[in-house]
Amino acid sequence: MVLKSHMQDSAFEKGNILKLTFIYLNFPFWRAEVSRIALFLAGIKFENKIVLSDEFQRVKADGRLDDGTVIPHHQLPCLIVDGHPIVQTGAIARYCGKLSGLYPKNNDLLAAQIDQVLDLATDITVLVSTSGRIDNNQEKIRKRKALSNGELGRKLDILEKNIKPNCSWITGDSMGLEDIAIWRLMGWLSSETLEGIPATILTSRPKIQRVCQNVDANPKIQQWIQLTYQKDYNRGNYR
Ligand SMILES: N[C@@H](CCC(=O)N[C@@H](CS)C(=O)NCC(=O)O)C(=O)O
Repeated sequence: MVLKSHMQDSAFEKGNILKLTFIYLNFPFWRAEVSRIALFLAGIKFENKIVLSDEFQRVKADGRLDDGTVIPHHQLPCLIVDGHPIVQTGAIARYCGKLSGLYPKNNDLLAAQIDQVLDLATDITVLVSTSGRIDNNQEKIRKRKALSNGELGRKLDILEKNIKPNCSWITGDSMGLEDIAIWRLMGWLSSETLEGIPATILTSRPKIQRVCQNVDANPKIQQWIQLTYQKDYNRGNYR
C-alpha cells in the first residue's frame, strides 16, 4: 500500500497485535467500509461480524448482541478492540485510520481536512436516511426526488466544489479514508437502491465521479470487493 507521504507515523506495529472485531450489517455501507478497508489495506487482521435484521432490532432495543457483547449507543457500526467497544462511524474510522497509517497522528490540519469530508458524508447520509422512514412508498419517492433536486443536490454540488480540479483524490496525493467514504456513499446514492434518487445523480459532478472511479480502480479495493462483495453487487454509477 502507498501511504500518504506525510503519514509515516502509522500506529500499526507488527508484533503489537490487537484483537479486533468489526460489527455491522450485511451490506457494504460507507460507515463500515471506510474502517474495514483501512484495516484491510494495511494487512491488519480483524473478525468481520455480520448482524442480521432480527438481531439488529434487539441491538437497537437492548444495546447488546445476542452473545452479550455490549453495543454502547445501540447503533452500528461497532468495533471491539481487545474487549473494548467503540462506536460512532467517525471515531472508529479515525481509530482504524491511525492503526493503518491512513489518518495522521501528528498532523492536526490534515486530520481536520479528512474529518470534514467524513462529517459531510454523515450530513448527506442523515439527509437521505430520513426519507427511508416514510412508510408511504409514493410519498417516499416524491421526497427523494425533491431531495435530489434540492438539498441533496446542493450538498453534492458543495462536495464537488471542494474537490480540486485535476486531482485524483480529495485530500493529498494518495487515496485516503475520505476517498473511500465518498466512493461508497456515492455508490449507494447512485445505485438506484434508493427509489427516487436517479442513477444519474453524479452525471453533472465530474470531480466526485473521478474520485469514485479512482478508488474503484485501485487493485487492493478490487481485491476487497472480490473477497467480500456479493457477485455483481451494484456499486453505483460514477461513469
Ligand atoms: N451516529 C452514528 C449513526 C450510526 C447509525 O445510524 N447506524 C445505523 C445503521 S447504518 C443504526 O444503527 N441505526 C439504528 C439506530 O440509530 O437506532 C454513527 O455515526 O455511527
